[in-house]
Amino acid sequence: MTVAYLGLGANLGDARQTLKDAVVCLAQQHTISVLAKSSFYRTAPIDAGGDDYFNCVVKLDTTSPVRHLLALCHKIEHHFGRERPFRNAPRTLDLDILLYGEQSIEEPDLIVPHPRLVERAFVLVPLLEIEPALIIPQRGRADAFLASVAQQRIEKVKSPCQCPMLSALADTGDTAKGTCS
Ligand code: PH2
Ligand code: MG
Ligand code: MG
Repeated sequence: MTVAYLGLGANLGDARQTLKDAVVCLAQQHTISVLAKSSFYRTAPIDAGGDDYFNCVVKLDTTSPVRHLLALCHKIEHHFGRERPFRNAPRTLDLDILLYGEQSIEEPDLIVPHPRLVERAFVLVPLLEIEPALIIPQRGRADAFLASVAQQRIEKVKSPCQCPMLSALADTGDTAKGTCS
């Protein structure tokens, strides 16, 4: 089993609902246990156009080798209608492998740790929410990079109801669009 962190982002369609459904979809995979999920954040597009994004980060335990995990991320993106008309185009769902255990990978289509992880508040802030003492391989303490992203607009999305019972129901996946296998 390997602990991995994925960044989720969306700014096309019902982006917030898509993020919720995508987390359920990840949890339904037999190769994945979702260990933690950050809050959702509304964020300004960085190096990209279009509407504000919704972003979050999930922590996984997975039996999938990193290449399988990447293929699964692409499959789930496709399931949620991802199209790639041009670089950083608005998207229904983006799933990025941020960290995969302690591994450092540098291949043309896969770089881990994610090369822009520490430059982006929309990744760093939710990541630190679920892992405040995180050490990034070859980079050191993740929180040391917070000051350098302080200018990027990011706002935690309040959950619609603070009532624990209703929030728990909302998290069961009842709202997910169909199953995701
Ligand atoms: N993803 C990008 C480019 N810019 N900006 C925000 N706020 N959120 C994203 O997820 C995002 C982005 C490329 O993947
Ligand atoms: Mg991305
Ligand atoms: Mg991506």
